[in-house]
Amino acid sequence: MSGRPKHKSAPETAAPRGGAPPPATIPSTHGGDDLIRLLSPEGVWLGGSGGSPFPPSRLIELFRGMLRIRLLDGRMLNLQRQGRIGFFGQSTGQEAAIVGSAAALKPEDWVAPALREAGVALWRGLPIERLIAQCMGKGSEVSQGRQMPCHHSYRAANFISMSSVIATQLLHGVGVAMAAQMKKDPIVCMAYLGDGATSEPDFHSALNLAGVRKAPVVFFCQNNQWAISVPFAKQTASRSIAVKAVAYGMPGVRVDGNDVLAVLAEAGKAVERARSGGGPTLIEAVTYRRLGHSSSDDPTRYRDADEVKLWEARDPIDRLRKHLLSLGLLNQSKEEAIEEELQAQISEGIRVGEAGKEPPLESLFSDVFAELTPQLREQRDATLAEFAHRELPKGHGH
Ligand SMILES: Cc1ncc(C[n+]2csc(CCOP(=O)(O)OP(=O)(O)O)c2C)c(N)n1
Repeated sequence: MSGRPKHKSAPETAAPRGGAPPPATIPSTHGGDDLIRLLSPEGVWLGGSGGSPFPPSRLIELFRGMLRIRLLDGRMLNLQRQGRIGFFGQSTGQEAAIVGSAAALKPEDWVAPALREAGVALWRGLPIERLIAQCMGKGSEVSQGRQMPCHHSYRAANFISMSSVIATQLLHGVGVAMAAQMKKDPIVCMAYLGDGATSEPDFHSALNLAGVRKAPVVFFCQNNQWAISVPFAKQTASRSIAVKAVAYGMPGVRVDGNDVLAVLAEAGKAVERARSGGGPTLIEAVTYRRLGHSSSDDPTRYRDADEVKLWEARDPIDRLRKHLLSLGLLNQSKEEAIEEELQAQISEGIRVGEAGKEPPLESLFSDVFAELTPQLREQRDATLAEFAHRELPKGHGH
């Protein structure tokens, strides 16, 4: 984008500053502009005369969390293009939905993520070096190279391993919530999905079961308008995703997914409702996937550049930045200092993560059966014997 200052450590990762003025209202591309919003596109507080209830430290924390995702996206794409990771799923443009929803949870709550929620794991404390090691298939990371890159898990923060199979995580999330209900454990599970997942049978099964059982789960849909190359308009004949909640007897909320404060406020209400026995909520955060589906995708082949430009002008980080500027909580030098610190953290994460050892060969056979079957034992012994005197190819963990 033009008109933004150069960034010291990694110019390609910049969050846009300035640029074309956004439209006064923010119509979604589907379903009309009935979105809940607390910040105008210019960062003006819309939540009433009492002013923002969010303390300054919280606002800065949200800004840092969003910026970290944006910067990491740029760095990870670079690593992918350099051949240092095989695959990466970006979330540029969706940072407010990710951070706002994550910030509504308590540490003891659970997360059933979809593809774009690595930022939720980071918010919940996942060390960057572990995120990098996962993407590089290192033995230092729990999945030991046996998951696709970007399929993070983080037991310490109750962040379940991402399931590639679209929408299955919603049933896992309901299962977690029902287990908590039985144990009288006052936790909530946030189960994430994209718009594409609403076409899966598992979406409907999960919402139905959660509704009947009043399970303490929040379904958080990042409606980023695209499911790879399928636009949202071709995904459903419903007016919105939120409206689907009616069928399952739960509230459906449609929030501006590029307004981090509105997302946090709505997710917070849904989480507290679930925690206090009020049952599930379906939240639709209307946002936009600004880059490709993943590092393997070329979105210029199926969508209009003007649409992307429109959403670039609705940048979620820029909206909070303007709000912070208006409150006197941020200026250019403060932002540069935050960015420099985040870039240094990412660089260190890459250094440490990449230095991890490849997983041991035995890991091909571990962690599935408590005791290997005779056939697997035979295969393991043959494999270990085969490679006893040979170097494994570099990067075999991928
Ligand atoms: C059951 C199933 N069908 C198809 C795929 C291939 N696939 C991977 S991601 C994706 C699109 C998902 O779109 P959406 O749910 O909107 O999430 P987004 O990627 O936009 O965040 C598809 C079709 C899959 N992983 N699982």
